[in-house]
Amino acid sequence: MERTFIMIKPDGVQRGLTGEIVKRLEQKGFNLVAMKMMNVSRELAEKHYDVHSDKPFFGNLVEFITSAPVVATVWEGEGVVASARKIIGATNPLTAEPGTIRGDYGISIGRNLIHGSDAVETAQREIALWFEESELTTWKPALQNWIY
Ligand code: RTP
Ligand code: MG
Repeated sequence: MERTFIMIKPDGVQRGLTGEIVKRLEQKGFNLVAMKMMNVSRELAEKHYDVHSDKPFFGNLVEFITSAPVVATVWEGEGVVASARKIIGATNPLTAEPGTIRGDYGISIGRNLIHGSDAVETAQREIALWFEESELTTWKPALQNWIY
């Protein structure tokens, strides 16, 4: 089953949006399979965002992600990578559609609350970067699943 990596950034944690964000993904019907609150090392932040290492905002981005705790999560479900990106909304919260997380709660591109993997291959790389295999659970609802 497809999986994606979702990280609630320091601004999402500090604005008290962790529950709201988890709620939106749960109510869509995706399964939470791993979750941990953690401080991010510079090494991990630089690896996570290495595709942006030559961009002018890279330094500030790494500073920000390492500045305070984040909530790292893994979600599972059919089409979860692309669907979670839709639920999250466009990178710039000012142009993100209302109804998306960034569209509803953000203003600044540098404080856009949440990260979601942008492709299935990226998700696999990011999950392996942020989680040990033993931290990833596998489960199915015990009751009949009404969504799939
Ligand atoms: P993310 O990786 O965090 O999920 O965000 P994204 O895919 O929507 O956007 P991406 O292009 O991967 O950019 C990564 C993060 O860098 C910050 N950013 N700042 N012009 C800027 O100042 C700028 N552009 C991007 C954002 O915080 C973005 O989430
Ligand atoms: Mg990205």
